[in-house]
Amino acid sequence: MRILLVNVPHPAIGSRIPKEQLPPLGLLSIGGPLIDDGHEVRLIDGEFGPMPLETLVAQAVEYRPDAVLFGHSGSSSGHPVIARYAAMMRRSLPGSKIVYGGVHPTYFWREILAAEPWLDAIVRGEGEETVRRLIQAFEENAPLDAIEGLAFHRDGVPFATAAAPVIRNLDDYRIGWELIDHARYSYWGGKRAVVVQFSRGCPHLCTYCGQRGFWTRWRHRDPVLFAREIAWLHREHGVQVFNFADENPSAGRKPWKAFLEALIAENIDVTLVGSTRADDIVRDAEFLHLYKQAGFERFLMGMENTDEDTLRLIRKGAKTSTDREAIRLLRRHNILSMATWVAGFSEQTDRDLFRGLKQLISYDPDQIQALYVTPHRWTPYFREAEGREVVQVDQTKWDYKHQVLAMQCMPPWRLFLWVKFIEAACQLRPRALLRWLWHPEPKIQHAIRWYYRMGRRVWFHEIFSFLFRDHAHRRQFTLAEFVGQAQDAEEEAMTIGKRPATIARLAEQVG
Ligand code: B12
Ligand code: SF4
Repeated sequence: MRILLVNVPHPAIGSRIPKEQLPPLGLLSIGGPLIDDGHEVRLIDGEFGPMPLETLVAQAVEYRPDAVLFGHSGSSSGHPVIARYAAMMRRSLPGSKIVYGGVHPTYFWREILAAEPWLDAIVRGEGEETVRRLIQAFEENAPLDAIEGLAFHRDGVPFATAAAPVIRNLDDYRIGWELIDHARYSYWGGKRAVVVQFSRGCPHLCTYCGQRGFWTRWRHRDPVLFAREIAWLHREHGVQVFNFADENPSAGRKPWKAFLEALIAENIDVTLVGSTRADDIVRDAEFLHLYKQAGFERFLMGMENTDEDTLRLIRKGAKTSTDREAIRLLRRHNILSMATWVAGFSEQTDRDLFRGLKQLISYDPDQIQALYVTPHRWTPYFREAEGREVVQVDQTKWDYKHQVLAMQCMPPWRLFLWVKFIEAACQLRPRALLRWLWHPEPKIQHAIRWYYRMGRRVWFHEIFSFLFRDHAHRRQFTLAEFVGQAQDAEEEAMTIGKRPATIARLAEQVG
């Protein structure tokens, strides 16, 4: 079949401000297996430009695809854009199948199929195997009922088949790197870049996490094969920066160490950036030099809060002392730390926010990212928040960078001022500025300066948007009225074999 993968342009800061684009790994991950099945596959990446709707559709029509496949890593916040583009695609290509996949449609399939009755299928959970079966069924005109991990209209009503099993061996499927021109993609200040993924999922229990349940079980690729792929991308395609998509790549100490050693053995000079947990950094204190040697330049650590009570509420399973220690250890190895700090998990007063700021400064991270709590309906945290009022009704702004839930103690403008103040105070304190002025390692100096350049643009852009575009003040709905009822019973999107996964068992396995 002739298949078109479409990456739509997302209005979020992560897509628009950097003026650099990363390849859409989710779409490339389903593209690889489809090419291997003998299909003709093409990708249109609308993030460049960004590409206007009409241009994107015109290019699609010219290709005459049998199936058009939509997905976006902005997920929930990207959904309104996908809905618009897919509707136009349906009108322009009446004979093509239209398919949608990713995190948001995995959970919102009922609402999406009801609102967009012309969609041919939604792929729920990870897509590699399910999409192969789906396309084969389209080709053979076979019924979809027997394919696990789908949702579609059956007798005019939204219907889902059983959840698909998790992919046990991630190396069974390859990424369709040939779908992109590597020269177009960059990150980290103009360096050729890709997104890669060593592992999927996370064994921890944070109640607000929208990803853990989606991947259902923590799994990792073969450490040596994964290192080999990175080296191949570097040598064959000149890729310099590898942005890890993993939620928690270091969850398994042994495979993680094996990967670091395998990459060091490849003897290449690359930049690796990723996210992990502070307690893994502290756990690996004795071999953090391997992180550095492999190429890690920055870790984002989701600290989320500096208040022990809030950390307990969201079951982060972390301690503020560990967060502090992780930052210190990373600095000792010349690896930058980025701390994320989230406003609004629970009601906060000016005093709480001031205390948070003081504590963040005392952690002394190199970079901070201040975000707003953004509850996903399929997480346990949603139940905690479902009675709270919504102050942002534009779903494209449910992107962690806009306040969506009201706070009883302060109006949106005051929380906004606090968040901007916290960002500025952390990034402009003398110690941080001294590191901006001088750092012994040129690569790290480049990374620090790039982040400040980006931060400056984001900071002013957000102030402008808050004043003139965002309209964060309507309190018409509670969270449950706006988003729908809690869906935490369906949090795990896939199954482990025939049994539903239990997170406790996974934690034991990872050890
Ligand atoms: C790398 C990344 C980015 C990069 C994007 C680079 C790019 N071009 O993709 C950058 C830094 C630019 C970014 C920005 C943003 N991101 Co981001 N990002 C990620 C991250 C870490 C990895 C994405 C990824 O590649 N995953 C690996 C691939 C293999 O997984 P996948 O995309 O889900 O695809 C699989 C399935 O979902 C499915 N599938 C997906 N699409 C389709 C389509 C079809 C047709 C089918 C059949 C199947 C299918 O099959 C795939 C293979 O199994 C994720 C967290 C994560 N681990 O996924 C967050 C994440 C996707 N980002 C998120 C957010 C909110 C954003 C921003 C809105 C932030 C902001 N305010 O700017 C923006 C949006 C713009 C954008 N371009 O995405 C959230 C989305 C939350 C949600 N559930 O709605 C996530 C989940 C982070 C989180 N922990 O919550 N992001
Ligand atoms: S540690 Fe991160 S990825 Fe793991 S459950 Fe918590 S928030 Fe999710």
